[in-house]
Amino acid sequence: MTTQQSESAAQTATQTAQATGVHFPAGFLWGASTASFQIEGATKEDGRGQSIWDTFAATPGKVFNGDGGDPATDHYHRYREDIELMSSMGIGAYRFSIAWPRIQPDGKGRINQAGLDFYDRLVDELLKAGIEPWPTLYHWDLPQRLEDDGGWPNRDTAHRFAEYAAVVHGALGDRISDWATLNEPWCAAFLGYAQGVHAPGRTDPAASLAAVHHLLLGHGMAATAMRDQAGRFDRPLRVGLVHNQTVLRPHSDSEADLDAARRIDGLRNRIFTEPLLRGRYPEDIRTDLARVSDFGFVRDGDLAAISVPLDMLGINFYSPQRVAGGAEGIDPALIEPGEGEVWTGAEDVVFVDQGMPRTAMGWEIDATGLTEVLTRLAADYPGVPLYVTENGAAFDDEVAADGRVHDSQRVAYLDAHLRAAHQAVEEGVPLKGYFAWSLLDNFEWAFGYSKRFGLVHVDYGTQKRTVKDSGHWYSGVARSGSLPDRH
Ligand code: IFM
Repeated sequence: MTTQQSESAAQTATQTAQATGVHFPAGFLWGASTASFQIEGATKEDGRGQSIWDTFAATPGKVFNGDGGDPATDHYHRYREDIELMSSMGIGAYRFSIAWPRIQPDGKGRINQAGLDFYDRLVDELLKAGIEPWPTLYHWDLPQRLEDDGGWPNRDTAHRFAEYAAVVHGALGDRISDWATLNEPWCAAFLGYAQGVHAPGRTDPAASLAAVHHLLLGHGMAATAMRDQAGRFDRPLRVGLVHNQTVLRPHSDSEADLDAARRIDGLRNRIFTEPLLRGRYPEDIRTDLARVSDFGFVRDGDLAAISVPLDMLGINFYSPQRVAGGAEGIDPALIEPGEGEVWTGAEDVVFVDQGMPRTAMGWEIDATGLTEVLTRLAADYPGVPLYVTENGAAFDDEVAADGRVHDSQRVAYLDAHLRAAHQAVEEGVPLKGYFAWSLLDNFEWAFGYSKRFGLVHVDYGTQKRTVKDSGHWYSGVARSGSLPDRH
């Protein structure tokens, strides 16, 4: 589809959208998200160092099909084309991440100017297209050298992260106001250091808790380092963090199931939001985890350093989950395999099928969870501006004989979740924007290239981009700020 055709499809969607009652507030930001390792490719170019994901992907059996970071979607070379696409889709903001090993190949010390130059070009091109750059400083591609020194369980990594953040902000802060420090520290800590299904593939529960703390400390120290130098630039600086909060529903109102929901809520949500927004680790979580760790990694002053003001909290939401305190009395066919392993100190909790339709990731679809997440955060932590920084779904998309991708399931998913987000706005939640995950099909971590989340289809053989039906639909939404009527 040409740019003109894409625009005319978007206009049609815009006209339809005007008929509906679902209008987002003026100034609501419409964006799309990606992350460096998932799209850039060029892992060995222009002085980039090795990341833990290069190492992990090169380890046999860790990533589906032996897939790795090259060439991914070759965004490193095709970023102009991708920005043109976003522009043709009316996307107002682009959330991307900076690859730390491009900037500091060893994670410390020497700065690689060629790495900074890439993001410099990217940002200039975005601004030329009228698209707001929304960088995330850490979306999981830790320089391997820092992992060799102990990774996130090592306190020094937090200091190194703050230095790196200051370098990047120093180079791009004249053109960018909105920054996120971390993406989904839950995944980095627990999937990477406890379950081992993400890089660096360690299975050490105590280390995963130290990683949680040092990720949060790195966030706070980075935010402070950036604020300390913000006076250099003639623009406001807003620093936030992106967290994948979810809803944990008890399977029943039995004491055991209610307690399972409390425990997993602690490990998934409150272990991040409470130190960030209230400067404390909740006592119940510390008690639950006592046999794993004494939290001896928390030093005087750390919680104050972590709980510096948050200018925004980004929420990545995909699916709610149902939990039970044990398998007894539950049809074994309804128990989600393997889920319990992720949960340091709560391995006895079982995850239960909620009977909802599923995406190609096997994740259940229930958009009401998004309203719940947003209204709860707004109630628990009033005054923090919220953004949905990721939301989307993988389906087994194919390019049809007419050259298009008819991904009606993704349109339905996005429509339902945007209605749920709108509901939260109606209830007074300070939700300021929404970013679809993802702009492009890309490297879905341990699933390699087998899962497609994009609004834009990528043919990995030719790198041809095809805007999916969902991309045209989202374009109409972004241009009009309203949802089209359902058919
Ligand atoms: O692809 C990931 C992304 O990197 C982080 N959030 C969830 C997405 C889908 O799994």
